[in-house]
Amino acid sequence: MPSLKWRSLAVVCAVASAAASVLVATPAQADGPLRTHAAERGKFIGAALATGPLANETTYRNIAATEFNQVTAENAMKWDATEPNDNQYSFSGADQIVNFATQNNQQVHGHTLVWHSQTPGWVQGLNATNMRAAMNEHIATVVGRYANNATVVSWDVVNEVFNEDGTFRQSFWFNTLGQSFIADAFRAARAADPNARLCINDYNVEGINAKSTAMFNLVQSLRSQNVPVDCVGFQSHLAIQFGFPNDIQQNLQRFANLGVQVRITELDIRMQNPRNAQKDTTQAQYYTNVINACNAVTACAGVTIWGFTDRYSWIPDTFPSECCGLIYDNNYAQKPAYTAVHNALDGGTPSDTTPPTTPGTPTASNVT
Ligand code: 9MR
Repeated sequence: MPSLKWRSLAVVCAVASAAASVLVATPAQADGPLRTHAAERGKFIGAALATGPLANETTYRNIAATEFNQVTAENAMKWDATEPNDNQYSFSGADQIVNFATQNNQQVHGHTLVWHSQTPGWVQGLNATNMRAAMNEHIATVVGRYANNATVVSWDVVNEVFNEDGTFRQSFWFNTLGQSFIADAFRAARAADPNARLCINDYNVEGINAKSTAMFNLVQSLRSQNVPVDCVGFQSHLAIQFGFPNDIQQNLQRFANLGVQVRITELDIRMQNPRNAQKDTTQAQYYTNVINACNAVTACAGVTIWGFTDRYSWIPDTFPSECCGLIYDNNYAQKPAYTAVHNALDGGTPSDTTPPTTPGTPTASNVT
């Protein structure tokens, strides 16, 4: 029996798709927003949102509201934003995102509870007993705040616990608490919200490789111990110069076969400067491929893009010679990638898996 939250979402989707099917023959529908087409498939199409432009830019707000039926806080729900000092919580940014989503009939994916990055120094310096207590208390408070809020339906409970070779990252969490922090975090999240979908999330796990296989083995092991992991997030920070992970659908399906939901959580597809039409075409094809893979896997709940406009993106900050990973340009014009996402959601069938045209090796982006 689906939980209350999942039931209420299903109702939203059913209403949206009923409304959509009434309009299906009209030209307006063919050009409808991304969210309409995603909802028709029972999937979400989402974007990570930043609080600054959400507060200050009408165009940003309008596109975010119109095109997407799911949002993730790009930074506002992270530990440094929500609990900068021990037991001093600040939810202004998180609430801003959640309220916006509620107003626009969008679901929120909470990001992220336990991560080695953007976690204040006071946490990192704790001894094992106190660190475990701080982690449990943080999860209880942050998840608990939204437990009865139907907008917030899922969480990234732990984020980026693996190295590229599939060994555990030597984070302060791992070094202080050992591997058990992962199971403990999931149990704390389940206790705080029995109805939320609980995810483990990572990058460079889109194809079948050492890292994704380590993730697969961990999820299988945790579930065999009744640890409440019910979703795996594939960040999908791709780059056209590294090639497309052609086995993404196969990889999503092997996780789905474990009984978990899968989702694309942070999609962007960057390129080396300068942007040009040929690179845009390749990027658009990669977007098509990702959407098609999710369409083809029943357990894939949807795709979240990590932003939507190149005006606001982490990419140039982290990779100064790269850019332009998103589906709108700096001036909010739709790029070929927008059309690709639109057409992959709108056209074809759920089993339509157009192979990529760009040759390449599995992605090897050095995302930090
Ligand atoms: O997009 C986020 C950027 O604004 C922050 O400065 C950065 C800090 O680490 O985090 C970015 O988002 C990351 C996400 O939370 C986890 N996966 C990788 C994302 C890109 O770095």
